[in-house]
Amino acid sequence: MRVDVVSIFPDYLAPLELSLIGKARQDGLLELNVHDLRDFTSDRHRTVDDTPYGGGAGMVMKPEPWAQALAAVAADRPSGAAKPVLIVPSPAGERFSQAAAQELAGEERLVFACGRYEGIDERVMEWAAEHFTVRPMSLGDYVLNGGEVAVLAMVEAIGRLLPGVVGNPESLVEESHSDGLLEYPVYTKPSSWRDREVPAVLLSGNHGKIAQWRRHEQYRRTDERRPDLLEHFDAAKLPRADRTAFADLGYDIVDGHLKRRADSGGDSA
Ligand code: 6GU
Repeated sequence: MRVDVVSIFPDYLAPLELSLIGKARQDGLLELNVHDLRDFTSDRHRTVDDTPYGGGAGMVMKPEPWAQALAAVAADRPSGAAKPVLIVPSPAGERFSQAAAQELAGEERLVFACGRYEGIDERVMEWAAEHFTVRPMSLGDYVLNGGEVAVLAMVEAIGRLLPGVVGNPESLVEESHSDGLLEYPVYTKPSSWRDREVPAVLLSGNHGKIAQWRRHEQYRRTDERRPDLLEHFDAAKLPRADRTAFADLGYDIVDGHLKRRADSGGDSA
């Protein structure tokens, strides 16, 4: 996969040289190019922003440097190749998720346009649609000062799904959100630590029991921390023990979907 990032703070992307993603780049699994937006300005002050039409606080990023930068990045597309996806990090974007990361990991080329200030002149998004599939994306419902930190998160989430990046692909299967649930708790040696014991089932050697315990811990934890995820959980084909586990957590199964019983408090212990 090839990734291009355009930013007025290219140094912000330096952590992508480290760890798993840095290794993936060295191994040629991921080509990552960072571009300075100011290199695509044509005035002496390398201006990238201006005041907003209609008034209001803050500054807006000018369209022309963005068009120059994005045209340069899009220029070397082989004939016949698909349009790259242009991801525009923004709290006003579509929510980024594990499913989005999976989908984007299948793309040949991604381009990230890091806005700063109050954002980029909207006409850039319309113009860019000729060269890119434009996708404004948000990490969540909070505001960052710019897209750079969001790009670090998104490139890591996407990059680790590329073939060969994570050494043991099985670790991608049993992790939070891969199956719509939160991950089960994990333990390592020593089995007794500061008077706290590792759950006995994990020392039992009974792999069926361990798998069931872990699944039930996923249910319990998801119910406690992210009950919203259980609204989408497919409970149609659960084994009896799992149905019992959900009943104990206060859920009925109606038409294959979990439904919290009216008499069971959402925040009960
Ligand atoms: Cl993707 N960008 C910015 N600037 N702020 C955010 C965000 C993205 N996601 C949440 N807040």
